[in-house]
Amino acid sequence: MSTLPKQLSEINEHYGPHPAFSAGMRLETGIEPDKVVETHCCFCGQQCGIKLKVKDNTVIGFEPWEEFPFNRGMLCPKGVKRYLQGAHPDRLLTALQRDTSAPGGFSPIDYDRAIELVASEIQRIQSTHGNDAFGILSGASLTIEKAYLMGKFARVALKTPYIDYNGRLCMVSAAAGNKKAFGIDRAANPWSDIPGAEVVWISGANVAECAPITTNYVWQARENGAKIIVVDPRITPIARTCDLFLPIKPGRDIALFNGILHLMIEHDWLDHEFINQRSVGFDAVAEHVRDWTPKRTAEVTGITERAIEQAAEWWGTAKTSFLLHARGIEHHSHGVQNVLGAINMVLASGRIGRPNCGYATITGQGNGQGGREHGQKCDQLPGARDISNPEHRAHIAGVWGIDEKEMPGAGVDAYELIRKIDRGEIKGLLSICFNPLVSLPDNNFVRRALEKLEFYVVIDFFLNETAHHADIVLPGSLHEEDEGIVTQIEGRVIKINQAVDPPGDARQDWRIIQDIAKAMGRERGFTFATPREMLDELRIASKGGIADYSGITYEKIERQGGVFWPCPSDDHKGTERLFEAGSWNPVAKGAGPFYFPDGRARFNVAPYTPPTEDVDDEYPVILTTGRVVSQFLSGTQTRRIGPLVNQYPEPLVEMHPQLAERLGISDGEQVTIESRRGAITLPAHVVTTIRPDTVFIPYHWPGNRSANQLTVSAQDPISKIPEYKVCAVRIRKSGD
Ligand SMILES: Nc1nc2c(c(=O)[nH]1)N[C@H]1C(S)=C(S)[C@@H](COP(=O)(O)OP(=O)(O)OC[C@H]3O[C@@H](n4cnc5c(=O)[nH]c(N)nc54)[C@H](O)[C@@H]3O)O[C@H]1N2
Ligand SMILES: Nc1nc2c(c(=O)[nH]1)N[C@H]1C(S)=C(S)[C@@H](COP(=O)(O)OP(=O)(O)OC[C@H]3O[C@@H](n4cnc5c(=O)[nH]c(N)nc54)[C@H](O)[C@@H]3O)O[C@H]1N2
Ligand code: SF4
Ligand SMILES: [Mo]
Repeated sequence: MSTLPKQLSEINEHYGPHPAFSAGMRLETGIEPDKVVETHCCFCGQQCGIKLKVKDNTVIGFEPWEEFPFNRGMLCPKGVKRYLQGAHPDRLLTALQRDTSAPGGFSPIDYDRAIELVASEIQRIQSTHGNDAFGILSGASLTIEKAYLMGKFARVALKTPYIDYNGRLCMVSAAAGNKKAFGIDRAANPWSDIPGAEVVWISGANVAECAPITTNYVWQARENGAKIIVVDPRITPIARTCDLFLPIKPGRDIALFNGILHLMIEHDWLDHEFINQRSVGFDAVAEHVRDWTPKRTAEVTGITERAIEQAAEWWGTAKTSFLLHARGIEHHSHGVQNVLGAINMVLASGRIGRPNCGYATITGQGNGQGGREHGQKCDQLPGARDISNPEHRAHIAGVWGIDEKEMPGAGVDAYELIRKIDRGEIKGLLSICFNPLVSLPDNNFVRRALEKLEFYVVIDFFLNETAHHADIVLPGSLHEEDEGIVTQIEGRVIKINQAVDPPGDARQDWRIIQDIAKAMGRERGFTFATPREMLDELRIASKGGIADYSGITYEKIERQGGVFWPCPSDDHKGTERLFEAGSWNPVAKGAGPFYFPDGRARFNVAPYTPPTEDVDDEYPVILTTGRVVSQFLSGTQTRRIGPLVNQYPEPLVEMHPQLAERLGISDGEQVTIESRRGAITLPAHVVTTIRPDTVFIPYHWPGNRSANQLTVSAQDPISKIPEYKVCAVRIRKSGD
């Protein structure tokens, strides 16, 4: 059975030609480069290998890096055009100080003077209102060395508990679910396990636009005869080529997972040996899903019973499989429950920890994986350690040379940090690699909060929209201006190599942070001369933790084409596939493959709850938000790259013809979308590829085109991820 869309031409017209394959494209500038540097793309979590061509300290183009095993030279449009951002006239070349009399609201200021001002303002705020009155927002596009430094800077130099990062908007539901079920938070398998899977299940991931190179792996599986199942409210490009498309109503995935498990139990499509010997908690979950009959599942999810049964049969009877999910199931006030539901389905099948039997969340930002492991999360210390655990604290305090009692405890999530600013509890903020005014939900609230800050300093290479609220802006470094490691989608640690020096007064982010520490008289522990020195300290700090990087060096990465963590010693090669018998595991110590003392995985009862803001008579349409292939996140970088702008110049609101007809709206017409928090006006894009009860808006634009004026600040109670994927709106023709 196939529920493929009929009007392929229409979908093609909407999405354009398939984005994934630009292999072999070369920029022929006609200029002979001074050097070619092997490094990685600065954008998404796949971290494709790329060679940058450099002439006169400028990146002038690229060549495919065909030997890098993950992408073998393939790139998506963003990777192809990324080199164009460095020479953009908006690039920050000096420090800036807010100056209401200057055009644009800022004047250049001497770098050293700017650092002095930042140091003295932090000290003023902390001595007047306490250390806790200063907060930090950091980012997962930073290298691991920088992410590590940010966590240390907050706890050691500023002595504040209040640091969190933009992965809070991205990876945390998956992280929390993985830790609950497996005791470790990393893709369980390398992507080389995808092509050998008999079934590939993709829930809430727009693979072809957001993880384009993964498309190639899924298609290889298809070539080998795999069945591809896609669950999404929209027929995304990957769904065009799937075998079974399940058009789920947003916010209902847990019901589907429970319904599938119900059928697996009913038909005994279970791996009893795995369930009995390698897991705990199955009986409670089996009891819970007893009520999730196909009929009830269909009613809640909006998917037909027949399609649910077909999906269960394919999943239940496969010998090998790979389940992938992304933000579509994670950006919910029950995002962790959705993830647990997906994992229950995997555990019941027993298909994990073996070749061609895999499970993973698709990571988001460039260092979405590594950026969530080494201490820039509010409750975490390096090595994925817990800031509330006395042993973990003692280990890290020892590495940092401080008294454990001096180390602050857990802070709060990024959105709560904004609420603390609004309540006047936090009066000063440093943000780096984060554009919260565009990326946080209900951003009219965020703007009001930012305006209350006594002092705000931003480190970025462009003046992003949030930075317009800053008092001081410090010119940081682009990806190609620094070196360091990141961990990509598979758990493979790779090395970013420096291609050019930062221009003007701009400098590497870690130098800026250390300059601030020095100006505050707190330079002890912040005198690293190179990223390599930071990595050396991180290796010791992470040793013995679950995210153990102690055996990872730049040389080993180069020699092996990357190192999969955990890698607990110099002579350890790294751990490509997790949960294999006999693999290194400091928690289970031989008891079993999972990261709990008994070595067993956990089933978790995952109850269904509707979205926080469901539709009603007043706001009758579901709004879901996400991405398009040519733009990246809040768009600071990709909105400055001409060819990418041309590909999708402005946000459109996707709606089904039935909804458009009911509202009297035609394609291209301006429509106003209104939620309880705000309203925006955008052109309608009428497509048959979306559920009639749902509209979709990409969120990459600021100001009056920002989808986050509409979204709700509801959060998952465990992970604190915002519910970007569901809120209630009403729509009318603009001017009506
Ligand atoms: N081009 C591009 N690529 C990117 C990025 C980018 O900005 N642009 N960002 C990177 C980052 S940080 C991230 S996090 C990833 C995100 O990658 P994805 O998670 O794949 O992207 P999204 O567009 O956020 O959402 C994915 C899909 O979820 C669907 N969806 C919405 N609601 C639901 C629901 O309730 N259930 C289900 N099953 N599906 C739902 C949407 O229709 C959408 O197709 O992409 C990374 N790659
Ligand atoms: N409505 C809606 N909102 C969403 C989402 C959604 O699906 N829907 N997705 C959410 C997700 S998954 C994510 S990840 C967030 C992302 O949201 P943000 O993290 O706020 O978005 P970015 O565009 O990555 O902002 C990063 C800023 O860091 C800068 N930057 C990048 N690299 C570096 C660096 O190496 N050094 C320095 N100093 N600066 C750097 C960029 O110039 C940019 O200004 O958005 C979230 N917001
Ligand atoms: S954006 Fe992602 S898929 Fe595209 S080239 Fe960069 S790393 Fe690869
Ligand atoms: Mo993300």
